[in-house]
Amino acid sequence: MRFISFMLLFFSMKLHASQVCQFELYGTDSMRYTDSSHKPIKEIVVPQKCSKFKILFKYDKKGKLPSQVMGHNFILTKTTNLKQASQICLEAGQQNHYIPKEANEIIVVSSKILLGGGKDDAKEETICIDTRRLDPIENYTFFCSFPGHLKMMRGILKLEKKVKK
Ligand SMILES: [Cu+2]
Repeated sequence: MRFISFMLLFFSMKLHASQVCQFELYGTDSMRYTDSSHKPIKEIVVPQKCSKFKILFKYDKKGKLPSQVMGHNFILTKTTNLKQASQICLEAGQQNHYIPKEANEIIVVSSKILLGGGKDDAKEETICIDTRRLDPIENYTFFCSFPGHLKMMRGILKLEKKVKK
């Protein structure tokens, strides 16, 4: 509990986003990942101190398009496995939100549902990344596996480099 209040305090102090162990990521009607101010997001850096890192993934509040036509999810994989990961997700099909049900070696972590802007769609989901599973020398890519979205909706996720003192 103390830890949580400490985190809240941090947040209320409006320190730079890179100081907290979470990131608010939005998916939009224009097929993009953005931050809350609609700035495109191509990279997320995880601070060293975070053993867990949360992606607060939300559908843009102004978004109107339903998940059947503009669904978004969040898949994390090693960049070298991107093609294979995308293939596995597409094979999972729409009924599974383009997310494989079974755990596999290729996908590090993923959301569980497609978010959308339609009135029956889920609007947000939190994805928790166990950063101890990430190799600091690897490159990781996050992407949306909805058909056709990979090209527009992808970015790099990496661990913050150690600063030499
Ligand atoms: Cu998408």
